[in-house]
Amino acid sequence: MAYPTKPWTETDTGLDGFRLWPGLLDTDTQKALLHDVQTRVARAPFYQPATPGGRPFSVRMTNFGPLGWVSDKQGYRYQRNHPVMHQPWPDIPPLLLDLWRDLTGWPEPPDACLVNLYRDTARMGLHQDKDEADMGAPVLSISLGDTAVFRFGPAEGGGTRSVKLASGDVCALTGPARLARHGIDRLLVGSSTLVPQGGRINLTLRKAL
Ligand code: MD6
Ligand code: FE
Repeated sequence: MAYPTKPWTETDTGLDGFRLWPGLLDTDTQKALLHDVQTRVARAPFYQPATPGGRPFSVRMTNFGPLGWVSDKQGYRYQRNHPVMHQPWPDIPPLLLDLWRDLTGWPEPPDACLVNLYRDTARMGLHQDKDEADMGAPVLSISLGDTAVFRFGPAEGGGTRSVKLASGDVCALTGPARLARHGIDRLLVGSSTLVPQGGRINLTLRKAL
């Protein structure tokens, strides 16, 4: 499948290394990617993880690829099996591997793709992605469905700003922004009809090991 059919325009986010390509994936590509997600979610359903402290996440999660990010009372980690199905995660959709190669130029493919499902009032608190062995590798993020308010700021100190992530937008935390603090404040519920029953799906590609 060819992608994208829109120009590869990158916008300035004001944070060096936080790269944003608004509307990179056109509607047909978003639908194809959603289909790739749905066929895999049938085998690896979304589940509700909890923090190491026992607080349930409002976001539902699953993973694709050799490794998946999980959180439970034992802590945050990457593991090879779905924590409920006890089966290996489905493969990463080839379209996402192509996107990673073309946008990041990183010499190795990602080995983990975390899939987040937000509905209604689901949100994600400010955090840093630092459970990966090599934090030099970028994290690439693809958004589908309802627009979200994404908050971000430098790794330490400094204020945060927010940007809207709409369906088909792609962003990356690279280089000096790899350890930026970021989170999802809220969804603009009903802003997209892409995801059945509404909501937002976010896919983040990483090099975990
Ligand atoms: C989300 N994204 O968009 C959550 N992490 O739902 C992330 O946590 C994230 O977008 C690392 C790099 C890019 C991201
Ligand atoms: Fe993150």
